[in-house]
Amino acid sequence: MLSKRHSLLCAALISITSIAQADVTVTSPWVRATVEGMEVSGGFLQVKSDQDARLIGAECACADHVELHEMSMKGGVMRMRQLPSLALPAGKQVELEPGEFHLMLMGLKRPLKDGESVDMVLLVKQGKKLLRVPYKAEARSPARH
Ligand SMILES: [Cu+2]
Repeated sequence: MLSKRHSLLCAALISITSIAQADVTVTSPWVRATVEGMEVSGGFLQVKSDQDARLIGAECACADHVELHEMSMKGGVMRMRQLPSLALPAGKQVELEPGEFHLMLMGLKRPLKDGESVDMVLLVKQGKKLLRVPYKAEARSPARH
């Protein structure tokens, strides 16, 4: 009885996970590699949602927290500001790249080594539903860009 309930629960969990992954697609994710002593890093990727949604942030075990940022030029000065969320119009590829929208990993707990694969989770809201989309970001050193 217990094992039957357990397998039903597993089937339910698997179907929820596959729906979530079909809804939101993450492409070419990477984070900036860091060296000892650096406390922040940037995260970049392309994201597409099947339905209208909002990107509300991300998580990484490597950082205290992850913020959503926008870079802009104001009076010749590069500014960075935190955004509460970013619109993901249905079917449209939205780019987070250096100099524009990006994820900011705050309070790094360890250096992100060049070439390493970093486990991240993207947080996307579709209506009242919160999707947690796991992905792996490659750490790349600025020298390689
Ligand atoms: Cu930033």
